[in-house]
Amino acid sequence: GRLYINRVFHISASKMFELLFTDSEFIQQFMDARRIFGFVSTPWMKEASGGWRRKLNYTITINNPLIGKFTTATETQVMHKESKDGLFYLIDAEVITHDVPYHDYFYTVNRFCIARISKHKCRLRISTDVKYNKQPWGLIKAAIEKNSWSGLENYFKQLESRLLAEESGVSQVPNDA
Ligand code: YK8
Repeated sequence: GRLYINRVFHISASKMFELLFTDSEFIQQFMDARRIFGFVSTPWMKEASGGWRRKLNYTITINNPLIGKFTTATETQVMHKESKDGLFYLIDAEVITHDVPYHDYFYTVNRFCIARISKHKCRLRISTDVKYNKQPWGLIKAAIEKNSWSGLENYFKQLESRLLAEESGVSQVPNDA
């Protein structure tokens, strides 16, 4: 796996959760900037195990002549039962892209950890794994990993820069960081 964000923000843990995991203005603007559209999500639903789960559907603009213009995606977010409102949130987000080459071979799991540091500070940690349903041929595996890591790196870099703008109270941020 890889670690993409690991830093302290001047944002409370509950506010960070609200920004990233509810239908917030912040996430809507971020999705707009990434040209991710047709966003539909279920509410967070409590599970028998004590955790929470929600499902998202959206379309991602790729615009790569070798891969395609768009892909639909399904994201399942699971908030583990160890999460404590305002203190600690542990969320695994499994993302399946349905319309890219070799889509039946792989998916991505993003792990978000939000931990309270003080009343107005939290640590956000985001790490990612590419997982396989079946083993692809070596060259295909290399192509999947190269494209996934670079796509995720770009995505989380922009997310980090928008969170930094949010923490400093800047409301207008450039579309590309
Ligand atoms: C979520 C992982 C892989 C996929 C893509 C696949 C190319 C396959 C190439 C062939 C296009 C928002 C990514 C980056 C699309 C974007 C996905 C995002 C960033 C040759 C094998 C979408 C987080 C997320 C998870 C996985 C990312 C895809 O919130 O390269």
